[in-house]
Amino acid sequence: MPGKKTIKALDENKKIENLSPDIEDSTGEIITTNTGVKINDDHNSLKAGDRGPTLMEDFIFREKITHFDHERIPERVVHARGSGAHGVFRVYESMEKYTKAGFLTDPSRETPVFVRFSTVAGSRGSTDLARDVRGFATKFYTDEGIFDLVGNNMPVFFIQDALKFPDLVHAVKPEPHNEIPQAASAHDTFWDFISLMPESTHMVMWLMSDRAIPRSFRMMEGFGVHTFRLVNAANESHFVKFHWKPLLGVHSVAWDEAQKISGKDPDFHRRDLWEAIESGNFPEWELGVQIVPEADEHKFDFDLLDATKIIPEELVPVQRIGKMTLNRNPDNFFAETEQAAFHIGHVVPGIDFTNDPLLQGRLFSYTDTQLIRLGGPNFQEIPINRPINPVHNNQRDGYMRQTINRGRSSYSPNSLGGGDPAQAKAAEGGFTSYTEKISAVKIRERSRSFFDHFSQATLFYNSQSDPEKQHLIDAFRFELGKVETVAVRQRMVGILTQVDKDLATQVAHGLGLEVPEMPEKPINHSVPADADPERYEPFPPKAPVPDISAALSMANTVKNSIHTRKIALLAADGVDAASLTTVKNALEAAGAITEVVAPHLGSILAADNTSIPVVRSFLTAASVLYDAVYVAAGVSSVATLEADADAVHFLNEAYRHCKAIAAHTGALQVLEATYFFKKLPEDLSEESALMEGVIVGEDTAALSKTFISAIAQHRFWEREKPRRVPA
Ligand code: HDE
Repeated sequence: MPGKKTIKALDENKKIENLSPDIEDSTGEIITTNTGVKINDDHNSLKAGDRGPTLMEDFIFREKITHFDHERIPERVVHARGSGAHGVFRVYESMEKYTKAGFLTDPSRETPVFVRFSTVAGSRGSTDLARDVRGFATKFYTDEGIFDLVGNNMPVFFIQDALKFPDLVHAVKPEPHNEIPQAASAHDTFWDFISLMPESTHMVMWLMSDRAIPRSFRMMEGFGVHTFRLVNAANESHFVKFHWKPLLGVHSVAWDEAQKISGKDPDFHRRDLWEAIESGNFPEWELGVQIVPEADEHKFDFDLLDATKIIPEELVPVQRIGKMTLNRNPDNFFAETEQAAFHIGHVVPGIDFTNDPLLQGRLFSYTDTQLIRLGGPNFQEIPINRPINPVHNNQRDGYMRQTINRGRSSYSPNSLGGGDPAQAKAAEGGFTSYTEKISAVKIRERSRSFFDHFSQATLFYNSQSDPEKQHLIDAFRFELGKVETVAVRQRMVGILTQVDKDLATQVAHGLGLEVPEMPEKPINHSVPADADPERYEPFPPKAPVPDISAALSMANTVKNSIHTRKIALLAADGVDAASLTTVKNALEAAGAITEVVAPHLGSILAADNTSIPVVRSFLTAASVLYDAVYVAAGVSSVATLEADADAVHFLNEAYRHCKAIAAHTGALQVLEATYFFKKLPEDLSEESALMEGVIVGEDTAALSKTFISAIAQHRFWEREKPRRVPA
């Protein structure tokens, strides 16, 4: 029973126990003021006469309104829109060879986690389906303190030096004069900046790919992006890149679909995560690591400290070392998800930083931002942010202090407090920074090893399947097509010539632009005023090593299950109950979620007079909210659906978005009413059906089997071109 699992998680998770003293439940209780006085009338303010003015002395009114007036806090300056969940992490085998971090060395330990997924550019109330990077921030409440892995769903970043972050964010956010557009990078200031920053090229390839429009948070990879260090008990260090690999595979929606979901259900991802957890379908990821010995630091033709580069999995494989399961929704969005304060500087003994200049800058920014967002230095005491192990130090006071520190001494060294709290030796778990040898001059410069901005962009493009390449081209055409300044479009095409000539040509063609004959040398504007421009000239693209990396294409992800896929079952009054329920049962047995969608809510009356509950009407449902669609048989049901433009549109749109479609032979008429029907092969029951993802059959057992295999394919992208459906 899913509910039971949630309760089990509640009993066993140390963080949930840690939160419990702060959980308030009003069930069966009397309403009170904040001072605990029982309230007799919560509907009427105190007045001089029943038609008279409100009296100043009404402390109940004043308290309620004052609190309300102060309910809002600033939204996050980036990653404002997000959703969170609790869960647990467990390592498979001890990683003590590389790290002394307890949560990575003790397979018997279940470490509580809180994860927040987010978009980056949009405001708190913006759509989930914006084309954007997704944040993937994990707080591990380990026995040795909090470790935050504050990552994204893309393994690289736009910039190499944190000093450029405010510029990047100003460029992507709505334009300052009119605050347009919301949650979108398709506008002049973003592409103006990007086209002047060749170092962004690799990242914008990811951003223009389908990774930027995920099907679900549960179907996204996560990446720590920077190279970190693992440090073992002997103080030996290895470089490490962190990965999250979703067990459901990596899947995305179509861009047209994303735009429509943004209207039909802007909470699509938030709802999907919430519902999956509520129904006991707990999302799971494996933690992966790419480990590089210190001695190999300079072995690659890119710099490990450069956050615009990946380590291709062909060069260093990803070892899957543990599993995270999200098994509990928050009780209160604001208290938990909104107040969660992640910080890349929250590390535990066994994990340390590198000199990646982006990482180094983040170490400053995350505390600073919480000070303004959460209102002062005591944000670590907010229940969601406090560790599960005790905190003892000489930090004191400040706004909203919760801790009541006993004793006279709040300094060290002291004798009045017996010298406590005392320092811990490294062997007792005291954090010691890795003793990296540094011999350097103080200089405001970037290493030349950071200057190949294009090879990995090319590697990414070369590694995509044909449909993925087409989506990239379409995305560039869309985004640059929304840019009004032609010179910016042209400059961006110039940048793309450095990645792939065909990509640049196709994008230029869509924009009605000339493709520069020879790759133009992109101007790098992140150059100091009096620097030698030669020194800052981007390197010409190298041949990427390897030339293709399979892990970069979503076409190679796991496609072996329809677990938690949402399937619409179209029906109307007079449906043949057996043709509906046999397919419904088969889909549900394979782990899918089905919803009967009909012309009206309530229930429909089947031909055999049984009553079938309807989950959504065509008014409240849309094909974009489902992964696949099935049409049941039944003479009058089929006649109704065939004549219902919403039902026919539902199918056309599902076809356009390349989804699996199935119909009972008895419902063929409904398919015949669609735009795509006449283009389909004659025989849709066997192999050709699987090629096309459109299945028609009489034997519902066989039909269900083929349908399930088709849904597991996720999408039939080959259908997209030429465009056959105007939906
Ligand atoms: Fe962030 N980032 N970031 N970032 N970031 C924030 O911190 C910042 C970067 C990421 O769910 C802010 O609490 C700088 C890379 C996530 O609460 C802020 C730089 C990566 C989240 C901030 C970066 C991230 C944030 C805003 C350039 C992927 C949401 C609110 C050096 C590895 C965390 C906040 C959550 C949030 C600064 C770049 C991921 C302002 C200065 C690279 C997932 O502190």
